[in-house]
Amino acid sequence: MTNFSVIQEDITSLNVDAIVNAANSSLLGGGGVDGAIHRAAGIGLLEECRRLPDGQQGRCPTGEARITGAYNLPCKKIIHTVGPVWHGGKYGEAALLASCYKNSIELAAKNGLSSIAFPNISTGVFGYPKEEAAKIAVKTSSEVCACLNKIEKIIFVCFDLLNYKLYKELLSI
Ligand code: AR6
Repeated sequence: MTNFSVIQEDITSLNVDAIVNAANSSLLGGGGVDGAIHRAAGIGLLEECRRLPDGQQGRCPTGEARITGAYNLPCKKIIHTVGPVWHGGKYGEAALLASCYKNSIELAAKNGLSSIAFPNISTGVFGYPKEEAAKIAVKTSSEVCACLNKIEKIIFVCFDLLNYKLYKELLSI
């Protein structure tokens, strides 16, 4: 059984197996949580990301996930995923956001990682409505974890109070 929890915290401070980064397709850093993770992890992370294969849609297409070392962070690994930019909801955003959670959890399990901390993917710069995004995060993670039966702990890391309250309500905690 997977334990689901919610905290209001800076994700870079967490001592879990994997933290998830809400990245962009270049995987070369940016603002928001991506910027915070790169700053705290140090230059080694950027160097490893640069070495990842770069394809037509960048190093990580929207909805997919990639794994790297964690360098100066207390976690073991970083899973980078690229959420969809919100364009009004009719451009497959929900399915792409669900893929981010699914692919990140599956990649963690494949690498023997059983505690994962997620930020609120796409709800910052990419503009995804917070309530809809939270519902997708909780539903998808619950389904994927139940199916895999390998993940001990999922932590939804909220930076703002609205997200924190939304997740608490959805998880009934
Ligand atoms: N710890 C936890 N959550 C955080 C932190 C932190 N240190 N910093 C911000 N958040 P965003 P996106 C929250 O914009 O919408 C970047 O430039 C934030 O409050 O980081 O997926 C990338 O390079 C929000 O709730 O990610 C991409 O270009 C959540 O993290 C683009 O932004 C996600 O906000 C990705 O946009």
